[in-house]
Order: sequence, then structure tokens, then C-alpha cells
Amino acid sequence: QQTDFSALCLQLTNGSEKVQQQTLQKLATLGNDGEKVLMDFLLQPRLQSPTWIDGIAYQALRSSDSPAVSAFLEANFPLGIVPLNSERGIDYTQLQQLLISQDFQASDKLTLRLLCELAGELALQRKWLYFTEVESFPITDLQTINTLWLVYSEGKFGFSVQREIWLAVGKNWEKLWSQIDWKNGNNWTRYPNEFTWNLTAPKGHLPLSNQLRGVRTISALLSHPAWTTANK
Ligand code: UYC
Repeated sequence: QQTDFSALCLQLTNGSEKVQQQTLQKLATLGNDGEKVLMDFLLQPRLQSPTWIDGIAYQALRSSDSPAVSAFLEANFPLGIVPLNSERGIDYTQLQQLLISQDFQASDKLTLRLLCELAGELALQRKWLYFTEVESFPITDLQTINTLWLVYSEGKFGFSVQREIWLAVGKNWEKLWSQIDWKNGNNWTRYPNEFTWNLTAPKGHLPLSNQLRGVRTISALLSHPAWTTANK
């Protein structure tokens, strides 16, 4: 059976995100020729950070059992497809590994730890963040963490997703909590068992920020210049 690869390639460059996602997943079922298109897709030069569409291509290739594909991934993306830029020498390799394997609960815990590491020794011991520490986070590191979440969650999770929803509800916290399932009516969602640790969660559900000490920390996070500065 003949597959019209030129039509599929056109959908990859011109289709909506949904169509691109479907096309990539279709290509993954077409053997060597399809895998070749997926590999070329990932190798295209990019002006900005990878997107969740790139994440779909990467995950599709990872589930291939072709030795040629494994060798390609090992050679080009040994740690994953997101560049792990940090201004403070922080290593995001483990977070990338956990997100690639869709272990969103462990990723969430590690994200809080990494943010504390970013804030410094006092925050690491305290295990939570002052809003003043969040305000002075480097843009680069927040963008790295956020891109990791976006790319490996089909664009569903990440601080920038939470920010968009927060702006859309006029910065009304109660509306944000209910929209991202952090609160149900008057009841807070209980950590950890009542949260949804997979992609069936609503958009913006993860990563979590504990609200036990008020909204100033998440407010600083969602107002950070990282979300209005171009991504390298
Ligand atoms: N927890 O309820 N949370 C914890 C959330 C609240 C509480 C951790 C999120 C409300 C206590 C994470 C929500 C509340 C602890 C989250 C939520 C509350 C704890 C682990 C919905 C009571 C034990 C990391 C907004 C009414 C630890 C961490 C402690 C932990 C997340 C209680 C990720 C998104 C107001 C008692 N909750 N948290 O921060 O600090 O410890 O005592 O938000």
C-alpha cells in the first residue's frame, strides 16, 4: 500500500497543532519511512525552544524498537529534546528524565526541590519559597523548567499555562483554583491523593504550588518576566 508522504509532510508544516500531532502519530506507524520523517522533523533548526509538538515526535520515536532510531536519539538527543539552560549551574537532567517517562508526581516534587535549589541554601532547608526569592529567579531557569513541563505534557502543564488561565479569569484566584481542579466548591483538593497525576488532568493542573502560606508565592511566579520575555 502506497502512502502519500508529501501530503503528510504538508500537514506537518501547515496543519493546526492538533493535525500536526495526529500526523506525527500516524507517521510513527509507517515503519522506516515514517520514522525517517520524524527524525528529520526533530533535526530542523529552531529559532525558539522546542514545543509540545516536538515532544510528540520525540515520544513517538522513543517507542520505536528500531535500532537505527535508538542510535539516532542517543546521538542527537541523549538527554531529551529540551536544552537544559541554567544561569545558576543547576542540573535539570533528572527532571527531564522523569517528565519523559510521564512520572508527573515525581516531576512535581522535584520541581519544588529545584526551585528551592534555585532560591538558595535557606530555601532548600525550609522546603518552601518566599515570594521575594521567586521574584529574583533568573528568567532562563524558569523558562527551562516551564519548557520541560510543556514539551512533555502535550502543552497541558506548566507555569505559563497556569498564567494564561489566571489572566483569562481576571487574576481571580478562586476561579483559577476551580478551573485547574485545585479546589472543588469550598474544598481544597488534598495533596497528594486527590490530584490527577496524568494527562487526563485539566489544563494547568500541574505543577502544584502549596497555598498553605497564601498566594504571594504563586502570584510572584505567574507574574514573573520569564513569561513575557522571548524564549531562547
Ligand atoms: N495543596 O491543598 N498542604 C502540600 C497543594 C493548601 C497542606 C505539598 C495544592 C490548602 C499541608 C504540595 C493545593 C491547605 C501540607 C501541596 C493543596 C494545605 C501540604 C507538598 C490546592 C489546607 C503538609 C509540598 C490549592 C486547607 C506540608 C509542600 C506542610 C503539602 C499542594 C495544606 C505540593 C496545590 C490551603 C498541611 N500541598 N495546602 O509544600 O507544609 O510541603 O505542612 O493549599
